[in-house]
Amino acid sequence: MHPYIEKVIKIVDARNHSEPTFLQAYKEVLLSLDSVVYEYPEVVEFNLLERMCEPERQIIFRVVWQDDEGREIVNRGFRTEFNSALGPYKGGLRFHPTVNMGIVKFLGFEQVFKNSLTGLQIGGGKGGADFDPKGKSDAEVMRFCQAFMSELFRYIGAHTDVPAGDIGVGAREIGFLFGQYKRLTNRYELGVLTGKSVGWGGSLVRKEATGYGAVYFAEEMLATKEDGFEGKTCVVSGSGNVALYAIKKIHELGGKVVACSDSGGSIYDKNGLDFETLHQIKEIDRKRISAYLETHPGAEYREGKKVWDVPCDAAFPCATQNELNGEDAATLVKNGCILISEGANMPTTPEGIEVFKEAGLLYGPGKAANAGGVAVSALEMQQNASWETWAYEEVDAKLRKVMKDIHHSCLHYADKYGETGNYVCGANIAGFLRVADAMVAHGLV
Ligand code: NDP
Ligand code: 2IT
Repeated sequence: MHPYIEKVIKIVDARNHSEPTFLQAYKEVLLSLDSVVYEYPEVVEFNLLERMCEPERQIIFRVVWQDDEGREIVNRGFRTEFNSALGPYKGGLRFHPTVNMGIVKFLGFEQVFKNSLTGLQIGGGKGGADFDPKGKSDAEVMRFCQAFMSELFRYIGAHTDVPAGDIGVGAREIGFLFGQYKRLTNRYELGVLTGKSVGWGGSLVRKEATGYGAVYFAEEMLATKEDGFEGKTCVVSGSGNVALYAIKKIHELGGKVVACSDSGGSIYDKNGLDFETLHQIKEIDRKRISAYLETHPGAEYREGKKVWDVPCDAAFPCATQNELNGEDAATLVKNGCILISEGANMPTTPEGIEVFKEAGLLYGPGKAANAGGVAVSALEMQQNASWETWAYEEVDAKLRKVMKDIHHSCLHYADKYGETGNYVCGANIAGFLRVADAMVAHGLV
């Protein structure tokens, strides 16, 4: 390993020792960059790696809101503005009880390289709160979102920092957040948030974009083996926004998804999951996936079980970080799985990635495979800037092209640096180089 990388790892480890997911994320990137550091002396000269591992700004704030019983509830809000070399900070907000600064920081770090890979003009950031939307009424969610925005509004803007959704934040929450931003600033500033509803400034295909993009990326990986989705059995973890639209697109392309999950368990339907039923249960009724059996009694609910033991040709982790470990990976390989495309951020543990690498699977890491969501967010910003609305087919075609280009960049850079077929290295190097160039151009900032 280049001595500069070793030195930076020591510093960054010491500085962030209490944030294990951040350590996991940054180390994967630095360990991919050995040949790049040897090739470009500027990386050492300008101390680019240490600079990239330190967020430009982090905000932590108290969020006080009232529940339906009139009690005052306290949550903690976060925003990490990680890197603005390529554009305004851009990245989602996550509302989940497990959210803390370390989680937001790992997500923000990943976002910097992912956003760079899209080739679009977006920097990286991430935010959220330890608020649990489960079981809350619409009115409670609204009051929480208003309280959250009452602090966040000072730091964001269409040219500054543009949040969107992530776990627990979808069109409903973005609507409440936008309403409060508009009230506080007296500005109808559409480009301040993405993932808006299509009736008032949102982009067509944004809702579907992450799931569709992960499947388009998989299609590109399969094409390198002159293969396609037709007849492939697939499993998808999660049943939220990303999972649902991954399922829909796999079915459209001729594959069959037989299992998906939530944090309570998984469902297995050997005939293939019915998208319309899942859509009704999750996106409209906001129920648990066990409700699937009410209309599909032939399916099986597997309480507390993940989807990775279900035999499949292709697997799509679309729930959360570190949901697929070394043992899960070994099970997938043993059962004949040939492809992994990550809709979630960092869903596979380092041990799991090693198993996939050893087995020579087509493995598409999240920062490449799930970049479709943020890419269409950037397209939403473009539409907002010009007060235009683009047709569904136009946005979908642009998404398709972004995913194809990212796939190409990953393979190109992997090959160039002696790691042919290694999408992890390719994604990290391609993402890094664009950010590095911009940082050097901007000087010491
Ligand atoms: P949603 O909130 O819509 O869905 C999340 C899904 O993951 C739910 O099924 C949820 O189950 C499950 N899940 C969440 N946390 C856990 C956990 N700790 N253990 C087990 N299951 C869990 O979120 P999204 O679909 O938007 O996000 C899913 C993943 O995709 C995340 O990693 C996110 O960062 C990533 N991502 C999202 C993008 C987007 O545009 N939305 C873009 C790129 C990546 P339950 O309901 O039981 O909690
Ligand atoms: O992880 C992600 O890329 C997202 N949650 C989407 C970010 C965005 O700004 O659309």
